[in-house]
Amino acid sequence: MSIKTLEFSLEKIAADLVNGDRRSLARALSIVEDGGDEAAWLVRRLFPYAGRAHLIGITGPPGVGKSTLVDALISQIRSDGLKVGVLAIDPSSPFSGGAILGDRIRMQGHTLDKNVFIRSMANRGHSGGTALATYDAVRMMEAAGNQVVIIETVGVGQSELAIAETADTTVLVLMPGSGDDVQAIKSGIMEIGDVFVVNKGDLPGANKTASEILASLELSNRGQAWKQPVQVTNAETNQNVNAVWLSIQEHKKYLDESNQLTERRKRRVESELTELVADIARKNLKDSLEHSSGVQSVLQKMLRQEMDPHCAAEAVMEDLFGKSRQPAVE
Ligand SMILES: Nc1nc2c(ncn2[C@@H]2O[C@H](COP(=O)(O)OP(=O)(O)OP(=O)(O)O)[C@@H](O)[C@H]2O)c(=O)[nH]1
Ligand SMILES: [Mg+2]
Repeated sequence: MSIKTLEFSLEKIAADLVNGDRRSLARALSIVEDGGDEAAWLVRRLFPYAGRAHLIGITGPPGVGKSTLVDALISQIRSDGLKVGVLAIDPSSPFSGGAILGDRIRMQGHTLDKNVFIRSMANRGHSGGTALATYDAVRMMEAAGNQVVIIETVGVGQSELAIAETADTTVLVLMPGSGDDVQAIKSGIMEIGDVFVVNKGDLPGANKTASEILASLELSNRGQAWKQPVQVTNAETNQNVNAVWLSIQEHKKYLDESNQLTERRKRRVESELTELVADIARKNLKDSLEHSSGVQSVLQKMLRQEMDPHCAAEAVMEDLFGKSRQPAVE
């Protein structure tokens, strides 16, 4: 396909997406998932429409009921008349994988609602990994007019945590009785939660787990303006899910009224830029290892024990970035 034809078809996808066409949104999400030039083109074209939604991260250990809770939250969000997009990030399994199929079935209650768009994402081809693809996917969701975007991640890997952490509001979902969870909480992931949910409230020990969480939050959070609420829910029967939605909205209000929203978005752009630059550097380096005579000579010196790895790295940095360095601001 010629560049002109390609731009024409991407332009059509972009224009239709902004007008609310769901198939174009689905196409755009696949394109940003794959990364590359087409993704960059779409992101550049739709960038003016991005940055408007309330980004909600839902994370927590496997199987605690995150998807079930998201499904129940969608009903709350829709009853407030808001348009909502959901990205269920699955770092390991492909699109047709079992877990994804499970999510599809679970969220089927909303398939007829034109104001709900649910998409499972895996790290298909984007060399920058799931996090970078997710940021761009959120932009597509925003350009399509979604006022709320929910990102469900399983809170295991570093990049999934990073995604959740850079949402505007992060909901950490746990379930009763697992002392392990409270251990995990103590060892750091606690800090990422703005709203806590103890789901499976129908199982024994839910209130005990909730009070343990509250107790440790009180210890660690003295003096902070936002007091993280802990809600006990039964996502399967919708019990207390409205309280979770209220807590999420209160947190949004808190962010708007303090300067915290800007702070969070600043962290998000910082980590996105870091990952993008690292991604480009990695690609350049791979290229240079094969083609650059400067890098070849550094490699030879290393082989001959004439140059130690640290000096070699410095020299390669100079070769990669030093000569072609552009001013950051024109
Ligand atoms: N008893 C009980 N079971 C629940 C509740 N919420 C969800 N479940 C069940 O818990 C299981 C896991 O639910 P999911 O919603 O898939 O959990 P998840 O956290 O999204 O799972 P992963 O995405 O695989 O990490 C399913 O069998 C649900 O039916 C609840 O409130 N009570
Ligand atoms: Mg799930």
